Amino acid sequence: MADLDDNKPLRDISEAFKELAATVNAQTADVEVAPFSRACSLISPLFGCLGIAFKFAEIDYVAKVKDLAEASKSIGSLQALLEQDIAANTIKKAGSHSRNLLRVKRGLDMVRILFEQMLATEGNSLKDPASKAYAQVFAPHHGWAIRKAVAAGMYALPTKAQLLRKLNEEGDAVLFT
Ligand code: 1PZ
Repeated sequence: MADLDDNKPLRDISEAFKELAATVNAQTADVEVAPFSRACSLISPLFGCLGIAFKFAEIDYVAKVKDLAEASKSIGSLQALLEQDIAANTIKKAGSHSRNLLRVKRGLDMVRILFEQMLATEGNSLKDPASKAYAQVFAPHHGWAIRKAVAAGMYALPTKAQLLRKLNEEGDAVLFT
């Protein structure tokens, strides 16, 4: 299990995405690939807190964020990244930056909806909030075998309180139960 020491990964995530949101809302500059991929990489520690069942999701997500970080060395903005793949007709090509960006964006939606559902759902179980988030975000895009594996993994999730303790958010656990 991940040892997060005194880190507060949720705060780090929140700060990074607030900065990105400010850029998006200002509408004066394009979103750069580098800060975007850096913010996305802050999600990775969450997987270690969800148990071994989500190891496959972690490997897939981390590889795709790494690809975006690589892309940031030669491509400035997310807009330019998409335009490049549109011009080359590689939007849907396996492993293309655009396709990876879409998968990573779904990962972000998954995290957002998971925490919204954690706040909206009573009790200490993570299974219902996680199942709802997965059903909304990934299930429509995953085949039968992956959906079954994820459904099985849901039984091995920690409780809400355990998750928040691992994320060093113990004091706020009461908000979620
Ligand atoms: C709390 C519960 C968390 C549940 C997380 C469920 C995540 C779904 C697990 C999916 C297993 C990943 C298996 C690989 C899927 C790939 O086929 C696809 C397509 O990739 P491509 O063909 O383009 O290479 N990949 C994805 O759909 C991206 C999966 C990323 C998972 C990120 C989840 C983030 C959740 C974080 C929760 C803290």
